[in-house]
Amino acid sequence: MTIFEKIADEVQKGNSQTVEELVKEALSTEVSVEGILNEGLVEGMNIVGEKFKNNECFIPEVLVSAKAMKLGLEILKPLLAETNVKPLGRVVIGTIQGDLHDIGKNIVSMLLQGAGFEVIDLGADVPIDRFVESAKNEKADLVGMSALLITTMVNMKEVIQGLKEAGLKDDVKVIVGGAPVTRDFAEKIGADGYAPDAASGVDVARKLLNL
Ligand code: B1M
Repeated sequence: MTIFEKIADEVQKGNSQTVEELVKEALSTEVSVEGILNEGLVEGMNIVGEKFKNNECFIPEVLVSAKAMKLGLEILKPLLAETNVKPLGRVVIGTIQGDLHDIGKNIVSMLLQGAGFEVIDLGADVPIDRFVESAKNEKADLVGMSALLITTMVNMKEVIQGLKEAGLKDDVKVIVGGAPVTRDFAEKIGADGYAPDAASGVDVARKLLNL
């Protein structure tokens, strides 16, 4: 079993302490931080997601795994965010109103920071008005929204409408993502960009700001 597989396995089991130890062990070797993230932590959580979907595990187990994954992410955070360059742009990001899922959003946030963006992370269950106010107050170049629920993704449209009404839409680009969000949906609600995963989220952010 590779170190990535071990990390994925321990995330599934929800063994926070072992995940922490394995991530630190992996970092002390030559393996890449992205590998630890994608092939270890994210892979483990994806398997938990599949099991959850198939009723092979339930919310308490998912939470324990999510906690283990978050602990691993915390260790990687400074490394993913390490940068000495001037910010490429300011990004206000959050999970949309009504939605508490923040793992994917946190990864996007970290990778954006890692790529050199200044990120203002509003957290999860962010009210529509708060996105608009923050975009204005923080003089954001980009607003990023994440949704994991079919019932909450519709709120993204309200934020875009709010940005338009506040006269901000011409200056602020909007990027959306999250498991149920599709390119087609993004286009329909008037988002400027869509990304299926965190890494392409960074590419889309760069593209939207002509970087
Ligand atoms: Co929930 N949950 N959950 N959950 N949960 C899902 C999303 C679900 C698909 C599970 C299922 O039934 N199969 C389902 C949604 C169904 C639907 O609407 N389509 C679901 C449900 C129903 C619920 C509850 C309603 C359950 C209940 O209470 N009955 C409830 C809702 C609570 C709420 O939000 N109001 C709920 C609760 C929870 C927990 C709290 C237990 C926990 C969240 C913990 C947390 O986030 N702090 C949880 C979890 C962990 C999941 C699953 C298992 C995993 C989600 C996750 O973290 N994936 C999920 C099942 C699944 O996805 N297979 C599920 C890993 C993460 C890295 O992926 O977030 O997709 P993801 O992010 C990716 C990309 O989507 C993309 O990049 C990321 C990395 O590559 N991306 C972006 C994400 N945001 C982006 C933004 C961008 C660009 C890319 O630009 C800005």
